Amino acid sequence: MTQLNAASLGTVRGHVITPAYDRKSRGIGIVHLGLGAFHKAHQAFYTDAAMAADGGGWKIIGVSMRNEKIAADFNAQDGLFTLVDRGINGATAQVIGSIDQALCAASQPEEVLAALCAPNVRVVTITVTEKGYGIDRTSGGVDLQNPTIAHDLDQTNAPVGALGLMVTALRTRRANGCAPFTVLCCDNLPDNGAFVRSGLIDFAKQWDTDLAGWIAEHVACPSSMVDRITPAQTPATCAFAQELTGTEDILAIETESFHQWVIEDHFPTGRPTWEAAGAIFTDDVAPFEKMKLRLLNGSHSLIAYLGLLHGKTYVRDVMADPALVALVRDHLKAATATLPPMPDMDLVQYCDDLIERFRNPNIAHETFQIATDGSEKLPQRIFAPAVDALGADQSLRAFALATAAWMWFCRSEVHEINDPRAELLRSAARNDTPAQMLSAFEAIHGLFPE
Ligand code: CS2
Repeated sequence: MTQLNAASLGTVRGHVITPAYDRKSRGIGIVHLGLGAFHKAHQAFYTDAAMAADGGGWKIIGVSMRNEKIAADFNAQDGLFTLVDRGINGATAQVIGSIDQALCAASQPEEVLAALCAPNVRVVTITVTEKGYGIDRTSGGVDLQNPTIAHDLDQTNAPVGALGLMVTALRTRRANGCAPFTVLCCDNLPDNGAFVRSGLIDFAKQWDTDLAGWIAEHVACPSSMVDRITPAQTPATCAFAQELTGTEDILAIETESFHQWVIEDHFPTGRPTWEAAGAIFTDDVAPFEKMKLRLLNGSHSLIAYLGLLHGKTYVRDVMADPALVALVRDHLKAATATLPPMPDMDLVQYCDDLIERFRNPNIAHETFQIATDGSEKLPQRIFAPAVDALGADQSLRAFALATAAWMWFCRSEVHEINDPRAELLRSAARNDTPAQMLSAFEAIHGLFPE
């Protein structure tokens, strides 16, 4: 079987969508940090549509933060990969051409810095997950105990983390008289533009207050809300993609049909026309972000922990159990009551659509995958709406259930805990009494709100 690459692109089956533009003639305009499944199904997909719709040079250099193999696999396929859209009623395959080449930050910091310093790179998009920034959520500044931050502050020429790479590159751009790039955080964090901005400024401050001031004045960090349910790749993903395209693809990924991107329109040096794939540009992303974090992600976390406690492997298995679905609906109702008014959004419909998305029988989304990094996710998904509910004298029951399910998961001997604070969580959860358990959780820095 032929492997997918630029030379074999013409041989993929006729019904497969392929890049509708000449890839060779398009320049590079974006560096993306965090070359995972979500980036492939979301920003790479939107950028592919943008380049098909107009003449811009917005190809992406994809940077895997640690995984050399992913970068090598991308380069072996000339950046091409198959995106399989698995709707409720069928599947379509599309070859995405927006990624030009890939690098690995851990082993190629100089090449990544060179890419970030190129004047034609005008936007840096990021999906490094909640924990990937090394920012202390309580202060908004860098966490000096974080090993990547400590390493990057020390090794001023060979950074490996997202903040270190960007600040080092911005320092060079400033010295070269080159305009800064716009930084677009695409992780599921509240006010994610302001979040990354305060991390960049505080990182720079550790070296040079002038540089920090220049970043504060000149670097745009628009906020954005991203959404598309995308499970991790499995061998079944590649086999299914091969069936559809007639080509071997080690980078294939499956995703749902639904996708949403709401972006604050602040790009001083330009941006792709992501509207081509339906992106919404607005002045205020906050209500959309809150809606998505509290409704989709909040109930996702509930589904993950309840599901694992009930032996359910996939989200769709949880959604096949009426008793659990009733709890998900209760959660959605309680979380909706904490949202600000959204005159143009039908939140009841949004919740009904979420139930259908979670039920999608063609998406095998593991509860264990979503259960990862609970201590990084629950503050914005569960605790923040709980605080608002408390302030508005609303019931806390739904949020208490989600918190309890997570604590029970942390206590379980059956499941591995993938979380930067796994040890602390496990020892807090294994206390004898609920009161001891609670005070041990409360003692974990920055986890529970005051
Ligand atoms: C999920 C998200 O893994 C998780 O924590 O809740 O990745 C979710 O699938 C995406 O945010 C959907 O847009």
